[in-house]
Amino acid sequence: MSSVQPFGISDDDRRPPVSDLLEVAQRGLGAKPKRLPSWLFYDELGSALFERICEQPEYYLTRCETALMEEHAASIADTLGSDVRLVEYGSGNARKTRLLLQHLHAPVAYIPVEISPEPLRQSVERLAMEFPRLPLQPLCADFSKPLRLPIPPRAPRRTVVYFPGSTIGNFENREAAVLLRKMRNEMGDGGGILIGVDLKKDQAVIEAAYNDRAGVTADFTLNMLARLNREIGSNFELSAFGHRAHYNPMAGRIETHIVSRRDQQVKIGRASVPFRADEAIQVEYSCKYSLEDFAALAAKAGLAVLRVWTDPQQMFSVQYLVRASTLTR
Ligand code: AVJ
Repeated sequence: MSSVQPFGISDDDRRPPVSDLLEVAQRGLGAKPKRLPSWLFYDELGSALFERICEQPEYYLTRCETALMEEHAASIADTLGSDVRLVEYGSGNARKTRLLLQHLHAPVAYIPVEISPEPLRQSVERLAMEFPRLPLQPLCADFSKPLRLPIPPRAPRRTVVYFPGSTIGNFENREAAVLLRKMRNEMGDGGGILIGVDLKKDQAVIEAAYNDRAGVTADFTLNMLARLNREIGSNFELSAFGHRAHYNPMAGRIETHIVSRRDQQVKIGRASVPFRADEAIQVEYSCKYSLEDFAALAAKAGLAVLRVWTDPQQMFSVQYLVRASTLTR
């Protein structure tokens, strides 16, 4: 069947061209206060640095979520039911996905959605060897935009969007609701969302996770400037900037900034952008939720929390959301 392409990546042609990078940088650094979008972290080096963050002792998120998946994969698979079409947003290294795929009952297809084609191709190649009977339908696209999902090889009982890693935390409340609402549309009436959500906890524990002693997170943060130097020819002097991540308890989020160590000028295309000493570029929010906070966010998007899997210390949670209307009907 032509719609099932084990190694063919369907390309969503509505993806924005990468050449807009200069414009993104100019707009963000012209704003007050200065800001740059967190997706800029993830070029090849940035993605590798993020993998190393996940191995740092302070970064509890990945370890907790993987442990939850190891312990509960069977019960999660039972909750999702048989003949699921699994759509993963931002498929990364797919370690947690494997645990899920191993337990799913007669999955119809797995659709990893990833903006960078090379990592997508590599992960699909490996999955094809490990799951030879599972139809793989990779989609190269920006998951924050409406997706054109490939035609499934047979009729699924339901479409489940998998969004692990607490990536939802990178979106402010309003945008998070918009993204969940978009998933709700894509999964259809009987569908669901399986989502990893980091939980509120002791401030020192959260701050340590974003300020690891080995300095990998600082390298990850500053790679954003290195990437701009590589790709748009800006001249950020990396030693003249620093990484800062603080927990804002009122907003319930880590706020990461790149801070200028001194007065300086940086060339961005033809423009020269001034920085004062201690001036900050806002680069990332990582929102933390209580179970109640997240249920309220889900409700804003017309979703209800059907199940929550969490550890005894409530460090992290994996949650299954369905359309709110399907519960009351
Ligand atoms: C991949 C978005 C979940 O916010 O914890 C890790 C990214 N930034 N350390 C997070 C990140 C700094 C991470 N997410």
